Amino acid sequence: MTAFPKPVLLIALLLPALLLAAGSAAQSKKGYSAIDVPDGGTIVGVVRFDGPTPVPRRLDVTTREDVCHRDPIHSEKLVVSSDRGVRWAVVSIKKITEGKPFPTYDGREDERPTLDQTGCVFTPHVAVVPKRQPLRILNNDGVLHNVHTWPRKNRSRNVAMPGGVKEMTLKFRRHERIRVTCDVHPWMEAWIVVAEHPYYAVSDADGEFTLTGVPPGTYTLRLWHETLGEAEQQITVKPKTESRVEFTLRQGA
Ligand SMILES: [Cu+2]
Repeated sequence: MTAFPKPVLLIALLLPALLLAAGSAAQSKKGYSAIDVPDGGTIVGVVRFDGPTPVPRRLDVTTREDVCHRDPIHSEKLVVSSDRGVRWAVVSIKKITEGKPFPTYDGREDERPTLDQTGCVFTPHVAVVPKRQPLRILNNDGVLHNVHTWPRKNRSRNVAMPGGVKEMTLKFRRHERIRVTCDVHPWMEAWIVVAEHPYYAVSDADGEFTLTGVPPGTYTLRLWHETLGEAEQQITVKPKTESRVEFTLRQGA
């Protein structure tokens, strides 16, 4: 009978596991590393809508009891200013591997990324949170809400927040966009963007956004808007200089 010497057999059996370990080490190297960015530049941009300014749809608020939706609630799926600025667009640098660290919130807990439930609306409509860091979820309404997430890569969560529960936190391990709903109030909807690096911005009511501390270089900026879709644009960032960019989006493009 021929047999492999025992050490060889052991290595042969272990080989797939060793290769797997090496593979995942290589993969984690592809992630994001924080470095000093002493000569970082700034990207200042605006997102504009090409078309007649849409009127936000008034949402159908169907529950009867609520103290929290006395005022009309309007959809935030497409919010355009009088100057055609598009709100709630998420702009990020694609595939950046190193740059400034994520902000720390030690001692500034109130400034942490937050998703509030107030007036039976999730606020903000789009919240960005670094992966593996806490997202504060608040309930300022004093009525029952539940935070129901619809992830593809993270664990799905469905957490009740009775009126007496004012605050909780959620963490997300993987980078993705996650839709959030409330099963009590079907019109409530928001997005959590789990960021793998700190170069994410959400456009404001004027459609404007800013990314600071960007290492000089040429990048692809990636834009996502829940109604208007995705867009990309190249940009070159120079040391300690402001670079301007404009996105123009149209419906059904
Ligand atoms: Cu609710």
